[in-house]
Amino acid sequence: TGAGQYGNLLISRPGPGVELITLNRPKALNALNSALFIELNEALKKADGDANVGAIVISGSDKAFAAGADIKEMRDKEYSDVYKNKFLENWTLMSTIRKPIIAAVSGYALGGGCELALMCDIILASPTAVFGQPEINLGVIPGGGGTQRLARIVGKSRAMELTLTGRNFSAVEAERWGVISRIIEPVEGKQKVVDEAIEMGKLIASKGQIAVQAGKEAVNAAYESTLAEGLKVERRLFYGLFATKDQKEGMAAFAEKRKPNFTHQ
Ligand code: CO8
Repeated sequence: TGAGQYGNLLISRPGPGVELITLNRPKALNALNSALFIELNEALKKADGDANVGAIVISGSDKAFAAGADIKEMRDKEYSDVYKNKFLENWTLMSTIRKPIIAAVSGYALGGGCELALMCDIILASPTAVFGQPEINLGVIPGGGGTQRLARIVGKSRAMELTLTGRNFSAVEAERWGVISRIIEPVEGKQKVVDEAIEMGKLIASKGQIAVQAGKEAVNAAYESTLAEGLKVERRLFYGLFATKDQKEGMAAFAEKRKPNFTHQ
């Protein structure tokens, strides 16, 4: 499964079709330095190209999903460095991954950590999760999509408040505002959010994978186009699925009152 090949990540296959990527820079609360992000991109590309993977889960530790971009790495950078070297270019690969990515967030998800969660397709959180865009306290603003994605999800007033005050927001607020799908309560003092994300990943991986990826593409179109354009994208993808074996199998199985056996073709 590639376990042990990365310095800042742990990779495992905790259930059929699920790739678990655990951010593993515990001493820096999983601060996202370039090395970590290059590895994360590598791991995501690998999982995306692996026919045995149907869903990807990204998690951190109980204390921190990720406490932001690495401030110590950024502090001495000049405009000419970040511009010429396309500093945040690494962060855009994630949005090209076709398989669904579930974020399992416990503890701090701040700055780039919050933005990393927002780049995922589904977010589940522990009650301990602390989200926020504190960049304003460092004399900068979010640069990994925080202002854009938050504005689309939580609306202008809240996005402004969060960006301009830098205040954190809780798992309860995140759930109320629709930033996350839901809060996963711990059992006997142990956080269960990663287990729940794995279960969700297994469920998604059990579906026809062409339909799953088409579903992701269609929902994403809602964020990147007008309603009319998005509806066209959805309909084209829907039509296209009638060219797949999984559609024949799924509908035959329903009519024959049996479970479908999807072959992802
Ligand atoms: N960068 C570098 N190191 C960090 C970071 C970080 N973001 N966060 C924590 N660390 C380090 C600390 O420096 C400390 O290291 P050391 O032991 O060597 O002193 C270690 O992690 C443990 O941290 P603390 O001792 O501070 O732990 P506490 O439990 O006291 O506090 C906090 C936890 C509240 C999370 C605190 O660490 C904190 O405020 N961290 C910074 C949060 C922040 O400002 N994040 C935003 C960073 S800017 C950003 O993300 C810009 C995004 C730009 C776009 C990126 C593309 C997506």
